Amino acid sequence: MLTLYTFGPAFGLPDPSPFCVKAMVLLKMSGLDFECVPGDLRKAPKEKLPYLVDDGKTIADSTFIRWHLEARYGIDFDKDYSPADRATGWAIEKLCEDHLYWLGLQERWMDPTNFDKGPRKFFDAVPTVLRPLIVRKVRGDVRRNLRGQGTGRHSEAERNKLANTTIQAMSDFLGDKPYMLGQTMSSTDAAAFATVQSLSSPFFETPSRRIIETKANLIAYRDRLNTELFPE
Ligand SMILES: N[C@@H](CCC(=O)N[C@@H](CS)C(=O)NCC(=O)O)C(=O)O
Repeated sequence: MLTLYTFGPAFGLPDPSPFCVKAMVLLKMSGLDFECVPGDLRKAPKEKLPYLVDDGKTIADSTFIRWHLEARYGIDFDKDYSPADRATGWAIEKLCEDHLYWLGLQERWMDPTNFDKGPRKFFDAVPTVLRPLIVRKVRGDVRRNLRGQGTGRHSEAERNKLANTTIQAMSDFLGDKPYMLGQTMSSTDAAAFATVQSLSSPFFETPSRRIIETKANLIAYRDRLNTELFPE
């Protein structure tokens, strides 16, 4: 049995973190037995979730989890695709994780209404007297990370332009294919599905959600993969 450490379902999503959902999808695609258990960031090897424990070995980071599954179990998530397809898939995955993810983080953590109904709930278990301090500290860390990465330095209009262009590109690339790279699911779908699902969550009122809602193919893709991967 493999154990994946995640945040746990929240906001109507299998997990609030697209990286945790990506790892869950890869594990489902692998056909291996696994369980998801709540992780503690302080115990996580990179102080981030997800991480996987497989027979006493700990693997942190969704991409390293993928490579571990491929190496240890002889899986090739992209077996139906050419090197050029794989290169494109990798670029899309990183577009999701190193670009769209940050726009989504900004929308959830910096918008006061979204923050109050969403991330603020992560701190409900903190003792009442300490809670305001901890919330301010962690939110301040996220703000600093957003500035460090660059997304936090853009105006809202600039961020929306980036979101529009990127989501349009993903919609154009998907076209009328059932999966990102073609007729079968690949590792790219684990990241792309997790990102589209996360950004379009009806739980939050965000520009990204509104943009995705104008792309019928992305919505159909999200709903189809959700039914295939999370029938529960
Ligand atoms: N590159 C990592 C990213 C994981 C990540 O950023 N996880 C976030 C949640 S979406 C996290 O654990 N953040 C906690 C923190 O930064 O304190 C992966 O692919 O797993």
